Amino acid sequence: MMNKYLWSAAIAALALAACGKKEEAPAPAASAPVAAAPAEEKVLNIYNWPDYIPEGMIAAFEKETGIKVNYDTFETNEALNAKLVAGSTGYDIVVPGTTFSPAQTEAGFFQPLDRAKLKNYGNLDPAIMMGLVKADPGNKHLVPWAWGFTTVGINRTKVEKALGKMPMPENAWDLVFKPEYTSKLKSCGIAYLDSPTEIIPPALHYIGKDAYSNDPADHKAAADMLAKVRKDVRIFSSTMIDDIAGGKACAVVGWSGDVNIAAGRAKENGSKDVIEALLPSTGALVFYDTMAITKDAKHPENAHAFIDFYLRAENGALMADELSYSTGNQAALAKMKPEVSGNKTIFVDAEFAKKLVAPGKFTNEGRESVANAYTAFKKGK
Ligand code: N2P
Repeated sequence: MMNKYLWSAAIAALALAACGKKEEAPAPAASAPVAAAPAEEKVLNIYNWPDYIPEGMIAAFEKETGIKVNYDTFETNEALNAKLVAGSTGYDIVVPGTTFSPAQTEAGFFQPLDRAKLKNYGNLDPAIMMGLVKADPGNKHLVPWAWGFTTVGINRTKVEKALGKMPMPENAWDLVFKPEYTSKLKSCGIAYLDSPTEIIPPALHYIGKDAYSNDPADHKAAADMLAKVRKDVRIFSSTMIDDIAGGKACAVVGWSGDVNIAAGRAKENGSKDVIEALLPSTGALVFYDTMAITKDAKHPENAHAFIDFYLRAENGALMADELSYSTGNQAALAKMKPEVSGNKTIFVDAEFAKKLVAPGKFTNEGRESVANAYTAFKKGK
């Protein structure tokens, strides 16, 4: 119990750090009368990340509501953003992360939520919602799906073997960013997420810069650091879970929950290797992924129904139990497995929470410069 309170306090502190100014109170629930809308066809189109929904959840929603769900996946925020920028996505619900959602919200890609249709909205953790105010003033458009952090994941068994006599570094980021280590670990496979905004921010943080700097000179410095380990990176991965679980990669820049999922998958496949998401001494980078309804969604009623369904405490608990990501659903905490709510790579403790790097805001020019730095790094060998 105790650790949950500590965790919540730490996350509240993180949220305030993210605001960088006096907090803005979330707007009260909308109470405007809703005009009777023509009945929607019983269809809902969702666009989410892979391996990010509990098994059977879509089927349960379809059974209960009679709404047929078309569920597609994207692998990077860049891919989702390109669709949103092009317009007419065909999707009703999308799940952007915090490196992009502030700009997307500002650009008007999402429609305001009708809180009167979200009776489970009160299950959300006020501390998390406060953190999201920076991305979405007044909490008008974004509802938490899950959150986690970008960190170093390892197959400890393989890494220790590849390092030989060399001890593990004090700072886990050295394993993927420092030539002394990468030159050894390339033999068992180093994998990076294949996305500029997943790799440049941790690289910036590693060299002591603001992880969300918009300064091209900083991006160049990050790319210069990365260039030194480029030849040791085997995979730019969009299938990280399988790469780790299947033994293609032993040290990765990846997402906390996906590394945990890989650990479970490897075990199921009979592997005895120890696979884990590390908590680096210099911290890791938090992301909040959120649901939003696109501005031209054809099925906004159904979208609200799904969001409300997902906001049930049981469903938030199922997500954390199965996917090992943290939830913004406070009511779900009491319903999840104790080994999940007590897992420090899912619900970090207060001490590590202090080291987490809060999400920042890239400008469009900043993001372009990040992408250029990343492309240059990836091309170089
Ligand atoms: C996919 C998880 C996505 C987390 N399994 C990063 N947004």
